[in-house]
Amino acid sequence: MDYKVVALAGGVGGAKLAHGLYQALEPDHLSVIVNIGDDFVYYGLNISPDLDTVCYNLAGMAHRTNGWGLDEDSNRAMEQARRLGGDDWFILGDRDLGTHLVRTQQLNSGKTLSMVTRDFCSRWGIRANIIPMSDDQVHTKVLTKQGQSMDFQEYFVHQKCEPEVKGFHFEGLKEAAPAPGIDKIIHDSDLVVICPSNPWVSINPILSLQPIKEALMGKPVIAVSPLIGGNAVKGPLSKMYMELGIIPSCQAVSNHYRGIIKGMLIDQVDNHEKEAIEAFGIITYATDLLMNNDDDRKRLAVEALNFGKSLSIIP
Ligand code: FO1
Repeated sequence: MDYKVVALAGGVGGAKLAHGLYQALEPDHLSVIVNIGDDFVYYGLNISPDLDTVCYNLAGMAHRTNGWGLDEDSNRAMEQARRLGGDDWFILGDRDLGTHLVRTQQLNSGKTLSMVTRDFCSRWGIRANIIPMSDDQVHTKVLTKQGQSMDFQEYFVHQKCEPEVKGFHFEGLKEAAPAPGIDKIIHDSDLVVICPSNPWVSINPILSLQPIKEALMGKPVIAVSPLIGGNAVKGPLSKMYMELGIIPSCQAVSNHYRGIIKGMLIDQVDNHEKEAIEAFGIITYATDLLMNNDDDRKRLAVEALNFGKSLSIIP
């Protein structure tokens, strides 16, 4: 089937659905545009957590319980760093460390992040097109109610999402351009799927790149809610909404994507929100959004694709 899909993703929920789409489609008919706002430098190494999480999941080598990092990895390098008084708040597994070593070396030799990612994907046997949102640097800053502007991983991992948030800033975004080819990939696609990722910190950095937002206009775009019954399966999304004075709900998520999406998949437990979301001109489809295993990922992806196709024929 010659049906081309672009997914926007960041974080573990996004990677799970991207993996489902990869199973459901011709593998080379899927492109995944990935958030880089979480990227940072640790021990002098360039870490791209969302890119690695998508790639490791598509290659079937992601850590089974964490969803990030590599399966059956060990932490001996980190244990040694700890013994020597080094940082260990962000755990790099031993084999995962190899990814960051080579990425850093390749970036330092002048390659772009999209070139490095393409090369890694071909070596890992990934046939989908995984693209960072930009080859320029964009850093998500979490603005806290204590008046701090905190690096994303400092907030997310080191401080365990405990600081109360009052907003977000994407440093470098104004100067950043979408990675080469993104415009054409979106243009040539039949459907765009916004994965069940955090709208504030995983999807907003991507959508805040004006050329990407413009390219999406007029395309059939659907989103999958990252909230089920007001709670995120993983991560601080629900807490963020509350701290920002918004009730965490599918309606709140749909409000983020208003004007961009035509349809939204919500969980059956949220079916009572159908009318409120449809009042925004967004058609809903209620199903089971939990992805506990590979079969769930594929089943949800197939449902999203069928829903997307049904919307594409509605003018
Ligand atoms: N998340 C954690 O909660 N603790 C960690 O020590 C950690 C290490 C880590 C290493 C490599 C990687 O690719 C991801 C890692 N993550 C860790 C996940 C990461 O912080 C999040 O997935 C995202 O940045 C949020 O989308």
